[in-house]
Amino acid sequence: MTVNVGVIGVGMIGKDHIRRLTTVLAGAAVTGVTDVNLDAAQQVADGVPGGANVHSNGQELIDDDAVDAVVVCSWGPTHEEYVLAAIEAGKPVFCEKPLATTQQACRRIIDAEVAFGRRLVQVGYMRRYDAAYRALKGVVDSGDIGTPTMLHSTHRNPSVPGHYTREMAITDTAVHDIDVARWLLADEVVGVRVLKPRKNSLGGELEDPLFILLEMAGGALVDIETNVNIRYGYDIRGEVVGETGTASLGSGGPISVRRNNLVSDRVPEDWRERFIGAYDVEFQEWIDAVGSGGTFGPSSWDGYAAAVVSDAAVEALHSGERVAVELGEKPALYS
Ligand code: NAI
Ligand code: ISE
Repeated sequence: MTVNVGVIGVGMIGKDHIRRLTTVLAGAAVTGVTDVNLDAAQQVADGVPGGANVHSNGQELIDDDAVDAVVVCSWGPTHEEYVLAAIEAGKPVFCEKPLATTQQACRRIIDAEVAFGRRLVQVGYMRRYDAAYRALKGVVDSGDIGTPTMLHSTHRNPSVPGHYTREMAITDTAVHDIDVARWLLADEVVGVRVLKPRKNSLGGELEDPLFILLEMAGGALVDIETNVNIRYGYDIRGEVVGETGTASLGSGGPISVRRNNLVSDRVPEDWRERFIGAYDVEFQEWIDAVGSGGTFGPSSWDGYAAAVVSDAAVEALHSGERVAVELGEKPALYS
């Protein structure tokens, strides 16, 4: 069965997902696209093999019978509206992170999905599909390094766009590390602090880098370094420290070059390069789940939890104090 997908938002990642859905993966076709920039939508539609309908807005795309499932790649503040509309239409929806920009909006999505009675939403936390992260999770779950006591998580970007605010280091960037911490340690966050090292002068007014400390319910601590003007490349690191051993993501790219008494590994340019395989696996598994009625990946609950922790971290950034995190009761749909 071919799953007909409609894509809302054809910016940087929307285009990349359309490329993988139409030229890399099996079982999917892109039948509809839309964007507030309709010229951009038309241009992208013209490049889709077999062509795609251009819709004047997201609601029209969701309502189209030629769209079986929806991918939301528009700006964060628009996600809630489209995810709720997809649930209302009973269509599976893959929403790029964040699920929504406030925890209240995420709750409204959870309420709508619970009322629908079945999971329809998957959130774009692609690290869970990365081969290295999956191997790390395998070691943690095997018990080979004992009970985890700490996770060190490093998230470095060479630079960020001009509209990037100091809060976005948490809500846009560290949100991936927050999701990884909950997933790797199979635990929830109960408290957060944010420390501010000396500023990187290349970040202008930005509070950059940041050191974010998460307290997990089981007692493990997670430190997250965000460092988004580091110039040398996109560098993602992770190390789990257990009671009897440690496990880390491998460093570097697929090859290592030795010459002139030096060893060099490639540092990726950006997330598209570093996580290209993860996005492919993420979307193939999503298409397979939509086609076969199988189980979806990161849920509305995961999107909500990331939003609650992010909100607490932003409060901690502003206040300099520890902020407690309270998620409330998890609906049975997400157990
Ligand atoms: P972008 O700015 O390149 O593209 C966003 C597109 O959405 C633009 O073409 C814009 O015109 C369109 N748009 C805005 N409001 C709209 C609306 N109401 N209806 C339809 N289209 C609308 O942004 P980018 O980098 O592609 O990011 C999009 C989303 O993907 C964000 O939520 C971002 O956080 C997420 N993202 C996720 C990544 C990941 O690693 N999982 C990596 C990069 C982005
Ligand atoms: C971007 O929006 C992403 O989601 C990337 O994965 C992340 O590394 C980057 O810092 C964000 O700005």
